[in-house]
Amino acid sequence: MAPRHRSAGGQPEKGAPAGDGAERDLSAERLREVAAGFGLPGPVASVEPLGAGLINDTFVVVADDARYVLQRINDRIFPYPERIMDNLLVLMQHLAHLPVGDIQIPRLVPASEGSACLRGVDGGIWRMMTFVPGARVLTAIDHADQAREVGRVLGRFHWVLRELDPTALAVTLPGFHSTPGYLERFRTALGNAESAGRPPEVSHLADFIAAREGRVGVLEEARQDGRLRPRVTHGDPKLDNFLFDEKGRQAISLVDLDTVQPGLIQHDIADCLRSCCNRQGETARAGGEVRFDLGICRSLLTAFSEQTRGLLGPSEVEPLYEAVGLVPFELGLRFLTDHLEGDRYFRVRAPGENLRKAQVQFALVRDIEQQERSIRAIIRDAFAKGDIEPRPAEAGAHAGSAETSGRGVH
Ligand code: GN1
Ligand code: MG
Repeated sequence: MAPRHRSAGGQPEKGAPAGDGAERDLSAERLREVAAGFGLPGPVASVEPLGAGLINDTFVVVADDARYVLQRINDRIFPYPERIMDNLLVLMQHLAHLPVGDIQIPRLVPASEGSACLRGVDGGIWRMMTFVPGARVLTAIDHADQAREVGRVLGRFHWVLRELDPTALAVTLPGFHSTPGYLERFRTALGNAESAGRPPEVSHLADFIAAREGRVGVLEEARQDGRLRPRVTHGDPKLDNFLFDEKGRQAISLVDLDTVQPGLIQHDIADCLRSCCNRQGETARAGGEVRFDLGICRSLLTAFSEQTRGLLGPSEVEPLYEAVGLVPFELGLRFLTDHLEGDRYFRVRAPGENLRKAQVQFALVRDIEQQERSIRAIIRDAFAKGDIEPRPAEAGAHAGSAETSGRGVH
């Protein structure tokens, strides 16, 4: 497939064809037809929308009383969808020989013709994965044990993939975590908005961004000069992508493997924290104050560190605080840029949603900055502890004492 127009920041350029939304056919008839193209044990009984992903189209398919996840990869966002499939195959192969403990990683269901995926007449790539039964998604973390569970599963994921050479995986989204690239893209979008009369709320946010732009390159520079090494990353370890058991106690799966690619583990850890420690969620509940919850941060990082003992050297732990601030800053930039460009990248339910989401991320950045000393201390303690304590056994490593935080999760 020919790559579409791209920017350095991975988002499609303004003026790029709005192809994906305009061309795709998601009618019930078409969905059943696509689903029937995969090697299912019986006829397709139903196809229903699934989840709240912002990019791909996801459905749950029922066939012969079993459920499967059918997904159309958004080829306007992912310029090389076939690379996602290649990466999934490498990942599946690697995991097939390893004990993943009590974590279930969805498996690919090949198409009837034997290929890993199907290409629709509209050019989109469809693939089918196994469904994790008896699972639910948490809307927010309510208890420190849940934070430990998320940290345990993310740590487990990185631990089992530590020996997979990151160069065995293709880059599915070039520039995905290039904060300088996103800043550049924002400046262009802002310039265009200014010439059309800049809305006041954006002008306030532009000042917030300008005050922090000196720090956007810290991780990129560390990677370039060899202080940080590329590793296999999940790319999207937000709370929604951790499946819990029905009681919401034990995390049983980490899903959404589209962004698995070589990258920096610091981005994964920080992305997970920005999602889990903000109990108000990405859109923030009405009247709720956006805070970075220190109790969740401590529990999550401690469990991550226990699972990955010794994986991260001091030079990899050192930039973690910067990453914790950088990832929500970057996501805020991405939401704001998309707002200025007319909501072309992230799916929105109403105009203004991306602007609101940008404000939430920037509020989170502000709170992180105000709690810098505490967050640095938590990082130091979590990884120092990880160095001296033995790594828990393969399974059953989720039990842990509840952490407390003055104002958050107990
Ligand atoms: C997007 O599509 P979804 O919901 O899995 C985005 C992530 C963001 C996330 C914020 C490919 O993920 O980078 O962190 O929204 N994925 C891509 O919710 O851009
Ligand atoms: Mg995703």
